[in-house]
Amino acid sequence: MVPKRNQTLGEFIIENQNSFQYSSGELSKLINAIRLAAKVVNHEVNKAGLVDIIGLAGDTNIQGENQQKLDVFANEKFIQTLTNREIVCGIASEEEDSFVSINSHDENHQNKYIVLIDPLDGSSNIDVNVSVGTIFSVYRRVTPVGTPVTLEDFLQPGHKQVAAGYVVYGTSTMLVYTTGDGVNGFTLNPALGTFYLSHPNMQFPEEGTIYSVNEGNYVHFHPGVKDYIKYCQMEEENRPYTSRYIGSLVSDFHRNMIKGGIYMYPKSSVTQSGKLRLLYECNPMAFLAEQANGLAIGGKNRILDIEPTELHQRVPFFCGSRKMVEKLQEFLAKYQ
Ligand code: AHM
Ligand code: MG
Repeated sequence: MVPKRNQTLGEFIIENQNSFQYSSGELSKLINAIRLAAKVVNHEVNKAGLVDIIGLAGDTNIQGENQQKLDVFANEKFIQTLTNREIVCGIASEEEDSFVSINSHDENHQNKYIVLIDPLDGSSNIDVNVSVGTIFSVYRRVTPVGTPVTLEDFLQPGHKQVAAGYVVYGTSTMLVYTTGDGVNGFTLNPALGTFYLSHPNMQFPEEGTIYSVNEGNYVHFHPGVKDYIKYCQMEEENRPYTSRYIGSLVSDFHRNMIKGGIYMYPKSSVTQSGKLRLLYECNPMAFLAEQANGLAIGGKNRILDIEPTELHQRVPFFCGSRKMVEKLQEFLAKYQ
């Protein structure tokens, strides 16, 4: 199906529903629910500067990080929207200790999808008016419908994803997603509350000139990553590259996909596994990257091939324009 610019997201979902094999409309309902929750969260994010919602809620999440009020709000909204509509049989969130089962034990509930979500990524940026995002990832459950969902349903390698996407709450709000047939981006018209197809068939340029990494941690990086960063800074051909790091994965990824670039969150001598979560952040972004002609690796391996062992697992993450990731791989290989 050729995407038509200016089509609404609602129209796009309906038109594309028939292109899925064995489509029952369940996935369409799911994307619709995410669209709705995204609008609610967007409304709240946009007025964050106006009302007393900014600040710490006082809780810490399972990773021991401070949760901010908008994280809590976004987490509740996405879980509520998917739960109330009984569209999925299970949800796991970066903000929750464990996964939630949604009537999955009930044999009348035939829902087969589970969702993993990072409700508000880049949360350290909320109270300084810098863009944040929501990341989601969808799988078919592996245990039989009508039985309770188990951890096994959530610990699937990324290449099993059925859909993935993100919402970026930036200068405009966009919902970008894939169901395995390319990546399309929809921009919210806030006056109408409608998402319009603004970026059909998004693709990473083969080669880019932007590198995004928290260089403050340079001293702790693997020598291969250090060498690659030096390579980016060398005066040769189209280098030195431009350094751009927002500290919101969604925003850094979004910019790099449009302009061409590489995002890196390596492991370091301090964080042995890196910082980003495989299931909530790396897998969905890797699926999007590959669908958009980019690459995503954790070192030697493709992110989408990693067999997860725990819900909140962290992995090193390198993602972006194909040729840039391949060049990084050459540097990493020198030390293996
Ligand atoms: P979060 O889920 O707690 O917001 O952390 C994830 C974020 C990413 O969006 C971002 O790229 C990275 O953490 C920034 O980390 P750092 O401040 O260490 O550079
Ligand atoms: Mg996050």
